[in-house]
Amino acid sequence: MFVVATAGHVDHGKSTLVRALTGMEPDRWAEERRRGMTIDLGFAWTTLPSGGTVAFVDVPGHERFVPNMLAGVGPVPAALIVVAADEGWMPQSAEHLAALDALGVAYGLVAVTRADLADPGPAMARARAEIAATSLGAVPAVAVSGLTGAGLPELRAALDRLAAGLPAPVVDDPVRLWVDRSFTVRGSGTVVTGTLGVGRLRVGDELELAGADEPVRVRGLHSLGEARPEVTAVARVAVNLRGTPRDRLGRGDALLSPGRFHRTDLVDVRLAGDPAADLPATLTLHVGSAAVPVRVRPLGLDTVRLRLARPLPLLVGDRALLRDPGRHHVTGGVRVLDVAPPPLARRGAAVTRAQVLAELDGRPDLAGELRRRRLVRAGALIRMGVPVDAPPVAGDWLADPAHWRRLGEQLTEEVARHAREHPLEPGMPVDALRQRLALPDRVLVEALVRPPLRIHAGRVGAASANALPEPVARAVQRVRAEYGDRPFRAPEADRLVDLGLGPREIGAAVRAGALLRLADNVVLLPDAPDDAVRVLAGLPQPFTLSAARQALDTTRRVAVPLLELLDRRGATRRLPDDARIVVT
Ligand SMILES: Nc1nc2c(ncn2[C@@H]2O[C@H](COP(=O)(O)OP(=O)(O)O)[C@@H](O)[C@H]2O)c(=O)[nH]1
Ligand SMILES: [Mg+2]
Repeated sequence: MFVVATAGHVDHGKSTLVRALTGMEPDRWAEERRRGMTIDLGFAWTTLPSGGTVAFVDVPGHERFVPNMLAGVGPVPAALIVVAADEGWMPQSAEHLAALDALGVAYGLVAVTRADLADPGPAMARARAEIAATSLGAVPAVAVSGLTGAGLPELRAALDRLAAGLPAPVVDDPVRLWVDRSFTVRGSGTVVTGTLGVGRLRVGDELELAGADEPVRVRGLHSLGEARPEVTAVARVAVNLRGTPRDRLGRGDALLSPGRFHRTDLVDVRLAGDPAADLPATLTLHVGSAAVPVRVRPLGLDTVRLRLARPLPLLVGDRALLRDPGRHHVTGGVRVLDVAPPPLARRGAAVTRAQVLAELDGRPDLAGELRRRRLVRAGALIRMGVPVDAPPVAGDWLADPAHWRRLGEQLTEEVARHAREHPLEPGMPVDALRQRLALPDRVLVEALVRPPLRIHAGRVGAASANALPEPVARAVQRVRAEYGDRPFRAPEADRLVDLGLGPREIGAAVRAGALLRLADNVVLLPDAPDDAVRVLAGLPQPFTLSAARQALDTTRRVAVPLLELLDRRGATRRLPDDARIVVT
């Protein structure tokens, strides 16, 4: 299927032509038929000579209903521009063409209608000249009469050629279905319709609603009036949503592939139209079927920041248009450059930003995004419309290579400084490093640690960090010298102080495996437990605490925690009568 939107001034015969081509009535409302004027979008379809199907989105031509017109053409990639032979080029011919140009519509053709009333030549020449200066370029033109049917076969053939020249539909990209109608069907619930430009929908799919956080589920799909299990782009589609109340969504909403779109109310864009400085402070942004008031802040000559009255699911590279509803004037197209721009808080930030934007063209560019954002999650980039084809540095984080190198150097410096300032600590805690480097995630710290640094017990230090600081090493030496021949005597508290072994020094020595801590201020040399087991094994089994104390030539202060340690290690076992045996 291919989808074409009509365009052109009111009463030039758009709806008549759609009716003549399809046999369907595009004016759906009683009021439209009574007044003989299209107010809202109409939908009709037919089979072409090639066997392919064309679906029309018929738009209103009256200047009051331009917003409806824009909702219809927004998501549609091709246009049928209608000009009446007897009236020629008129204001909404121009405004509709300006809108198509602003949106970058590149495929279309001209039908000069009411050719039974006047010579179609002048209208055709004027229309083709006007159109040639836009994104549509040179387009074919056909003279027709909706009244007599003259020219309709030629128009059908021209539509077939137009369809054949369209780019192949993209069916594997995420779905962003802009809703152009929503209504309730008795027994089925809420139904929304739209033009599926890209992607594929299936019954049972879970989707996101642009305006809400809960997921919605596709209960049924229709296209061209028939139920389908699956609809692929490009197509007109009606989506029946399970359990979504009708008042929850309407024109301008969008159904989205989950997790694939960033909803933003702040975008930086490039203008193709009036210069930034000439724009009013408030305008309406039209994109897809949405129309949202925006506040305009000029940044560069042709770049502005837009603050949207409500967030929209926009991607880098999206085309949209700005319109001044008061002046009935399309001020021009915009191309989205950044959907997650930085705040402009500091003095001079706007000037710097304008320089950055001057370099952007709306084509997603991973390397550039990384350079500007330095560290960003892959998912965030994908939701901005930036394809990710580089490996993450950690988790799903991507980093600008130069920034990542600098972070690595900074980490090394921080760890060295920490070691100088806290020589007794076995390295710098990972979380302290995370804060020092202002990193958003621990996994980034972990990924930055390279030999000779390593992570041990939540700290980053040199792999040799377990080597003892000099003064502690000396103190341990003295303990060895003094207690080597009576290994189960622990230095008294005041002796430890004399040796310079406070709680922190003892902690460092224990972590380094140079001392064994039995209890507060009770330390032994590390081989004491093994020696103790050998001595105790020589006793008659079982043995009492007192027998053990005597055999080990020590005090209760040491013997009690030492035996408990041996129990825990499974080297001794405590019996119900408190005697012990050595476990062999
Ligand atoms: N004589 C003649 N009248 C036409 C032709 N096409 C449309 N009309 C008439 O022009 C008026 C406006 O047509 P309509 O299709 O509603 O115009 P739209 O506003 O562009 O949709 C209606 O009265 C039509 O009957 C045509 O080819 N020849
Ligand atoms: Mg009409």
